[in-house]
Amino acid sequence: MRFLTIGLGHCGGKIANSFKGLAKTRKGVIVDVCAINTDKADLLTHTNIPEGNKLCIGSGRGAARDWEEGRRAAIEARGHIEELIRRLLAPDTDIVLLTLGEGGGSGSGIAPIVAEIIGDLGRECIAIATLPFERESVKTKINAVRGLDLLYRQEALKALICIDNDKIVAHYPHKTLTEAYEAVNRVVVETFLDLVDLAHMPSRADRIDESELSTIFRYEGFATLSNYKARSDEVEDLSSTLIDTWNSSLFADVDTKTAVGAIFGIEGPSHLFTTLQVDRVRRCFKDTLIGRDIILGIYPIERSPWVSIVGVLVGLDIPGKIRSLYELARREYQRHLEAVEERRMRKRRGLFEFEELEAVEKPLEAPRVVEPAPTPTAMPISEKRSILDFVGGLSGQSFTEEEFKDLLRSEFNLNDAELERILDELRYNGWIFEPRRGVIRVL
Ligand SMILES: Nc1nc2c(ncn2[C@@H]2O[C@H](COP(=O)(O)OP(=O)(O)OP(=O)(O)O)[C@@H](O)[C@H]2O)c(=O)[nH]1
Ligand SMILES: [Mg+2]
Repeated sequence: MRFLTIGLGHCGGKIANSFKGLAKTRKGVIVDVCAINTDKADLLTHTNIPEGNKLCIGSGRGAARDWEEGRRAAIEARGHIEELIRRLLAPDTDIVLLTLGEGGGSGSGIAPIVAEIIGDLGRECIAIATLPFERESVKTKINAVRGLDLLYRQEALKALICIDNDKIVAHYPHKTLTEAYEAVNRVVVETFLDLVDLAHMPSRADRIDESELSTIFRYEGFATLSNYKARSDEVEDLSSTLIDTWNSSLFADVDTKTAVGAIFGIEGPSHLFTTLQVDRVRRCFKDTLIGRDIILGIYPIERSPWVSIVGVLVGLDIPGKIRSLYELARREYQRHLEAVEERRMRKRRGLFEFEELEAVEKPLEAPRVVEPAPTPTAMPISEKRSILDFVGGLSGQSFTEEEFKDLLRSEFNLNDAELERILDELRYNGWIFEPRRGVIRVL
């Protein structure tokens, strides 16, 4: 199977670089690879990507975390990008894969233009994009939602696979960020390559072929991958194990019921694949997915100590994480603008009210600094303190979001808007942490 992997921006370049490196050890996979970035120094770090396949656009010094800057650079360099892609596209390229981190200026801004160029060349593409951490800046969130929206609308873009960076904290709490990024990028690439391996593995039962694999990615919408491995003596019922494989990964949580298609390969000891077990797995797919394009590969291996399940769900509805990213971006941006405006007004008023000073009989007395009036939305310190004390008393406990809100409501008589604002503050100041959507852990 042949890929053209195009790494965009810093994160995208790293994932593409690791895709090329890890694919070297896999049989039957050819990876053509290139990287496009506005940051010249960054491109030098991708050692698995040939120098001639690296394209620096724009200033050469990065896109300053501004998606419009990245987009502008890509539009100006459109001809060069097209030339590079045209050169690397082979007649037998099965999948064109864009990789990027949504949130910076380069990846977010360049990707939609690259997808458009691929469409102009008469081809389709899929993308793997990371979603930023909730605690990253408001600019990052704006870049991400703008970039995602523009990419998603591109006709040439089919499956869009999202990695949820917020899950990194729960998966790798003690690694450094660099190590954790490397680990995530590796897991994502390996999951993808494991999926491709299904098309090269022999099977005496039902197997998956290359064309099935490349066509499944043609379904439009979001897609997610899963990769699950367990000791075979721990697996009794394949269909219930299958359900567990979703939403325990690093990919953004999705509503699996909205999938229109799926490919799954199950490898394990031969005795596990009785007709009854396989029938249950098929029924489980039929009952769960909205669509019916389901391909199941069965790979029995005599006395295998492991059961491994690799698969992809496609045509999924927008992940909840992206909706909440948009809501957060909107609210934070509003607050940011208000703060900027407030500073501007204060600067106009000057530092001190000298009229008061002039009115004072003893001119040598120090000027009185006028305390800034509390902003209308600020909560009295005393109340804030008691909320913090209360939340501090819950340290170490986990709640559903609703339970947590009910607790705060019952203690402090808050309306919904106040409650949302307090939750935001608690998140931002590190009092609470959400290991999964809808679950709150008090730190
Ligand atoms: N999973 C993962 N996420 C990453 C990695 N590096 C960066 N990110 C995420 O990707 C987002 C975009 O960052 P970059 O790729 O550095 O940004 P860029 O596209 O180069 O854009 P500019 O630097 O603004 O020109 C960040 O906000 C992080 O959330 C990585 O190696 N792995
Ligand atoms: Mg960069």
